[in-house]
Order: sequence, then C-alpha cells, then structure tokens
Amino acid sequence: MGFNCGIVGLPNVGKSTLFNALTETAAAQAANYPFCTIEPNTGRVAVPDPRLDILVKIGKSQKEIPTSLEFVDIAGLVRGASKGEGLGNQFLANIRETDAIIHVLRCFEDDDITHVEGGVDPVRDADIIETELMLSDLESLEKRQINLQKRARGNDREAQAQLELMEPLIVALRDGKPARTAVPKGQEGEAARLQLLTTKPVLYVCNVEEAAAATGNAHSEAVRKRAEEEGAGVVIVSAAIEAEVSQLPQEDRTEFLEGLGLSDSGLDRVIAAGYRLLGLRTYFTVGPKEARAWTITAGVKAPQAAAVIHNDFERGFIACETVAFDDYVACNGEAGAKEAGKLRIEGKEYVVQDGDILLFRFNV
Ligand SMILES: Nc1nc2c(ncn2[C@@H]2O[C@H](COP(=O)(O)OP(=O)(O)OP(=O)(O)O)[C@@H](O)[C@H]2O)c(=O)[nH]1
Ligand SMILES: [Mg+2]
Repeated sequence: MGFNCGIVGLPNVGKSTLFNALTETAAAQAANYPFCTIEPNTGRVAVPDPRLDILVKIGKSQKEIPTSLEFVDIAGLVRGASKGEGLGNQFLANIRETDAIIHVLRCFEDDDITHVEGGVDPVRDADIIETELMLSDLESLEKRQINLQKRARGNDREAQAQLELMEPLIVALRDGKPARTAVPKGQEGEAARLQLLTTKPVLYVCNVEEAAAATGNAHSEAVRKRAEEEGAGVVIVSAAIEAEVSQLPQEDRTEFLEGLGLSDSGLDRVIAAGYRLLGLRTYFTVGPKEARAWTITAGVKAPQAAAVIHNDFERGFIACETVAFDDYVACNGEAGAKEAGKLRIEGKEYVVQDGDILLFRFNV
C-alpha cells in the first residue's frame, strides 16, 4: 500500500523545482522554459516524524525507517489543454490513479521567468487548471457512459449502478462544477473508484518569492481565501529556497532556514499537509534492528494495519501488543510500559490509533 499525490499546475510555475527538492534528485529537469517536463517523474519521499527519532533512541534500534509518500510530477497544463492546446492533457492519465492533487500556483513575481498567461494571478490560474481537470473528467465519464448504456440496456445491474452514480457527476461537470460537489453521501468510495481528478482532495502550494517565504504575500493570501471556501489545504513555500535547502547536508539545514527567518522546511510542511489531506495515520514498530513508521488510513483495524507489513500478518492475525506513544515514552520503552500496565493486548476489532507502537502476534 503506497499513497501518492499528483502535482498539477500551469507550465513554469515551479512544479519540477518543488518535486526535485522533494525527492532531492535532479530527475525532473527544472528549466526556464514552459513545458520542460514531458515524461512524468515519480519519486518517493520520507515522511519526517519527530516521534520516530525518539523511538529509535528508546528502543536502541540500529536503523530508523520512516514511512513514505509518493509524488508524481507531470507536464504543465494550459488553457485549452483538453482541446489539444500546449502539450494537450494526455499527461493527466498519469495522475488519475493518485490519491490527492497538489496544485502548484505561481505567487512569485520574476520578469525573467515566463508566465504563460502574461502575469501573476494565482486565483485565475487555479480556475484555468480546475477547468481543464473538469473537462478531462467529463470527457472520461462521457466515454464510459456510452459503453455502460449499452450494457445497461442488456439488464447489466452493475452497469446500471455505475450509470446512476455517474449521472449527477456529469451534470455537475457540464455545469462547470467539480465532480466532488455532486458525490452522493455515503458513496465516496464508489466515486473514488471512478478515478476522477476533481473528486480527489486538493492541496494548493503557493510558490512565493524568497522574501515572502515566512509570511506569504498578497497572491498567496488570495489563494488561502479560495482554499478556505473550498475546504482545500494550502501551504506557502518558496520552491527556490527549498531547492537550495535540499542540496545542503542535513546538519546545515536548520541554520540556513533560521537565517531566512523560517522555523521549518517548507517541504516538510508540504509532506505533512499531504499526509493530513489523505487522512493518513502512522503506527510504529520498534525492535533492536529497526524502529519503523507505517502508514494506514484513519479507522483501520489491527489486522488490516498488519497487512501493511505483510499479508501473512493479516491472514494469521491473533492479537497485537499495543502501547500508546506517550506511554511508551513515559515508561521508557516496552518493558517499562508492561510493568506499568500500559501494554494492552488488542484483538482484531481494535482500531489502530495514530502513534501506537504495535507488535503483532500471528500464526501462519
Ligand atoms: N524566481 C523564482 N524562480 C522560480 C521559483 N520556482 C521556480 N522558478 C523558476 O521557474 C522556472 C520553471 O520552473 P520549473 O520547476 O521547471 O516549472 P514547471 O512548473 O515544472 O514547468 P513545466 O514542467 O514546464 O510545466 C525555472 O527556471 C525555475 O528556476 C521561485 O520560487 N522563484
Ligand atoms: Mg516541470
């Protein structure tokens, strides 16, 4: 199980700069001409979690293994991409299967960097991109609708159910509204399986100039308002600074950031916000070999959480020894937690909580 975020935006807004900084590779070439990225780039990034740094010390583990999140960088979209403008919209196929959308918006002024729309206006840009995502969704649904209608006439129940689910979404999209606004209550899971772009949760990343990295600017403020209205997430970063930070050795980063008046890395904030947006939770396993973080979705029960490590763990699940993070730290580890009566044995109905330290008992 891996979770991933697709990065969208106009050309030249800093998607690849951000992606590179995130993945600390030069895999996605960032260059000052629109449409630099043609092939999609996929990168896995570690999810920073200060709790794991503590656990590795208490557990005296040899290795620390964070959990990860995947990012997919695609080519920029332009107004009319669905009709073939720019590089077209076929790249969107590469992010249909992602779990969330990271929408990078240019909020920095720089006359040397071409803006395809002629000037900086992130709210307008957000509308352009959203329109292209909606048109792509509409096209995809209309294509499927024809085939499903044929099957439905032959009394195919599944096709009929699919059509029923799709109809309100098509109406909304034709009306210029994202599909998420028309998903019937209780059918979020079925709707997600349609792999539409405009049902995915959105995180706006405002790429501001260096001087505004700590505070944001008027452009990012306008985006924040829009995000609030939509219930979307928003993070302010300077992709240029993040690109520099990613080149520095780990031990020099904090000082560099502090020198710029920043308390933490913007990338960490993007990753954390992406994690939250996806409703993800972390549990830990701690042993002499490794202290490790694992990702689950909120509400998952112990056997399904075990499956993240290995399918056998789920099949042969018997129970799990569980210590809450705060107890583990307060009791200085597993032995202490056991003595203090803070180690619980939980069964297959246990809903795993964020921060739990788990040890699975299984039999295969
Ligand atoms: N001044 C300034 N320039 C930036 C910033 N972020 C990116 N750039 C520059 O803008 C240009 C385009 O950046 P990319 O990251 O390649 O843009 P992109 O969104 O991936 O573009 P496409 O792949 O063409 O869609 C590069 O020359 C970057 O150096 C920033 O925060 N400030
Ligand atoms: Mg790019």
